[in-house]
Amino acid sequence: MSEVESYPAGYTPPAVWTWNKASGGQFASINRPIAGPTHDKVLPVGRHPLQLYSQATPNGVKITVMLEELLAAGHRGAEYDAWLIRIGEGDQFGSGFVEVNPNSKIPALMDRSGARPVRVFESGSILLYLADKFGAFVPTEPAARAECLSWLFWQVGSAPYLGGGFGHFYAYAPLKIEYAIDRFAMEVKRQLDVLDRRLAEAEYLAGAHYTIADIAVWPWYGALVKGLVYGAGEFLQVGGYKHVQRWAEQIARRPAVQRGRMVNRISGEPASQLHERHDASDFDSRTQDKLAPPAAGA
Ligand SMILES: N[C@@H](CCC(=O)N[C@@H](CS)C(=O)NCC(=O)O)C(=O)O
Repeated sequence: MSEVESYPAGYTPPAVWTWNKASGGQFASINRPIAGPTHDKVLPVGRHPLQLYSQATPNGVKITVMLEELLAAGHRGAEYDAWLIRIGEGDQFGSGFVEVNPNSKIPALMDRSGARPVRVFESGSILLYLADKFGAFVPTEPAARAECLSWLFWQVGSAPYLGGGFGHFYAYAPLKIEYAIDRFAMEVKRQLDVLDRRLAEAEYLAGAHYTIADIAVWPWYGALVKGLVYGAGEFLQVGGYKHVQRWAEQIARRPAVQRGRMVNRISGEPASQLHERHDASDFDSRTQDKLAPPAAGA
């Protein structure tokens, strides 16, 4: 029986769900209904204060862009080692990784600059931790900070509808379900309209300044309006979101963004991939523009 045939129309849920290991679809091999490690693996530790364990998916790119922005702004304490976690091969289930992120998803950060290492997981939390630590890319004035954090948390709450909802059913699921694609296409277009209206009235999401809100939203919705994720540009008619387009291009031109996108990248032009980053000079031989899109994760 093919993967698609194993999902007949008119499904009635049984009383108790059971794990159908042959469910198919992209990422089926790494999806499990249980947490915790699958194997023992100690994580490597480099010489810098910050140790990042990640892959260049949109969630991973948020953090490498932030670190490159901090370094570009002169925060030398933001020097970092970026280690590659190949999520397609299950590295996120190694025991060392699970100690840094019990949720087994990239990105995960270990800050070793203090007396005791501090673990930070969830990309939004990592962005806020770094912004507070260095006093950068987040406003301090309460109203401006609230606006910034509102957009940051908007991203954290909204992107699962784009990735886990729309992207999954449009691009990855082993069968096309009109109801599911319809529901999530509608929501993603609504989200794009939310952003478009905001970016019509403000240069950046939090107002006049580039902040962690832009750094969080850009790898997802910036790539989406450029037609770079899920091959869905035409389907969603992304060209119509003019203000998001303007903002996406503006951010793409930032040198730190171009560097950040290359780190832990394992797809696209070989010259645009920097599998691991341990020193600023690691970028020297690489191409920092015209990058292919980041691959969206599971
Ligand atoms: N809410 C999390 C989501 C992280 C996430 O979904 N990471 C994906 C890659 S983009 C991942 O590690 N997938 C591997 C898996 O699900 O096993 C965050 O923002 O950090």
